[in-house]
Amino acid sequence: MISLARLSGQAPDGPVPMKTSPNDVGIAGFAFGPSKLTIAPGQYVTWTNGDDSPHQITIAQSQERSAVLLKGQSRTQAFATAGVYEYSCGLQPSMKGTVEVK
Ligand SMILES: [Cu+2]
Repeated sequence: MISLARLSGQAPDGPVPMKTSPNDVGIAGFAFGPSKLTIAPGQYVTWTNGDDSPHQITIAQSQERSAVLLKGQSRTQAFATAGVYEYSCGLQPSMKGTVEVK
């Protein structure tokens, strides 16, 4: 369970705009889109939650977790080092994605 008291900000009512750069990952329908992204070292990935349900980005290797993202909220993270980074949602671990840095 997540404590709602830890959530910050307000979720908008309407649809959330997504995918404005090649390194954007939308979260919609309990899925990451695209689920696999390839970027160059030093580039950023931005995840934006378009679901009414909160989600959280958890990088598998480092166990680094984003804040819990409400609808409309984003997380941006840089990937400095080449590699394959698996991630999942900290709230729904069946939601998975991959960032390949090369
Ligand atoms: Cu989730």
